[in-house]
Amino acid sequence: MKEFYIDSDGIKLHAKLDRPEGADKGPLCILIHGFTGHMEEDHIIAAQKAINEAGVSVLRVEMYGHGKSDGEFKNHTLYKWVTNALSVVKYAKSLDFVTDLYLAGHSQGGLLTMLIGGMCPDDFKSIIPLSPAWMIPEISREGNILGIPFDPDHIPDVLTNGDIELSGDYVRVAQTIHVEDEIARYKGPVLIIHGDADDVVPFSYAEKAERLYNNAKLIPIKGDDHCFTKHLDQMYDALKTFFDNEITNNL
Ligand code: FER
Repeated sequence: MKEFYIDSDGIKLHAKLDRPEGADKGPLCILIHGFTGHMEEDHIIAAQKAINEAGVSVLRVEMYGHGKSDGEFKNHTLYKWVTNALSVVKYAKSLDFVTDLYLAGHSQGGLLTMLIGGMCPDDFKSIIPLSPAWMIPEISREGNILGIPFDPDHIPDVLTNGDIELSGDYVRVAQTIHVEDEIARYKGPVLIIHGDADDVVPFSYAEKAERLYNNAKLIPIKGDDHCFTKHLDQMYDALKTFFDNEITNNL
């Protein structure tokens, strides 16, 4: 494992690169955590291990205001995350060993994966949104996030539910994002993994994304929640099988 920072327009992003043993040139998957998340969460580690086990390198990166990266949590927005992710993609493309590039992300990182897929469709062999939180722009337009109701036409400067404090800019930005446009722009293969008992991001969003994408496959994890705490092994197996097939088909 190599630990380092990637520059994103002056913001330092904390990164870890895990390469399979004895790997020379080969594919790389970028892996991003969710809202309030970081790169050491159980489901992120499980995903990293599954992808490594299939012989694919993994670059975990923490976005603005999360983990050990620069920025305050309350000041993070999806535009900042998009800027960060574009920097990470550019960095990954500059690595000598990388052949094919993949992008995976959990929840808000899954939403980010869908946005970047649409923005950089030529850069990825596949994208892999995990429980993607792509309802965030919709609920921001409706005026209710994190269970906090607000007037979507008169956004307050601060949003808080007691535990979490966010700048109103978070929803100002989110309101402008139209995920369907980016879904339409990405014609390549998509693997979606989502627990069908997720009470944070409704499973129906995974089904809708599968329908809207040109070439998507949804693997439901029966009875599982947002972070796959009940059947982490099944999420692991789904990713390992997917990447095993990618490697085999490329030989
Ligand atoms: C919300 C529900 C879910 C929300 C964010 C999320 C900002 C994201 C969850 C995650 O990334 O795990 O209302 O509002």
